[in-house]
Amino acid sequence: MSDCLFCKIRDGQIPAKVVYRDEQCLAFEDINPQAPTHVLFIPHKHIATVNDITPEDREVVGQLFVAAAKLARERGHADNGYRVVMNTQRDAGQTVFHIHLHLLAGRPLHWPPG
Ligand code: IU
Repeated sequence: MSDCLFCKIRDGQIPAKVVYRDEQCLAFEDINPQAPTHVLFIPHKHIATVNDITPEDREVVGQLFVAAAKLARERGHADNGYRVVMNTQRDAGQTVFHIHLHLLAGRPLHWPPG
């Protein structure tokens, strides 16, 4: 998608602090971190929302979780814990319409979220 911010980050047209990349996804530091670790995992494939995930996307969506768990382990968050979340549409506060898995860690996280 030519007007998608995260597609532009994927393509290197907009700078981001990329911390992970593989054949299916990449991850970068959130520009407005809400926890000591706040990283966004996105598929290379443009998928606008969770509503748009198809059965063919199973592997790539699964890879977002594999990559997030790997980074969480590497940053020492596996034992204390962390949150992975994908906001979907207005009521959840989705602002960028290219799916992204938030990895939040490094402080106690409240539940339910606001
Ligand atoms: P949301 O789930 O769509 O609300 O999350 C979008 C996130 O993208 C949010 O945490 C922003 O801080 C973050 N972000 C970013 O990292 N870089 C940007 O250029 C923009 C938003 I715009």
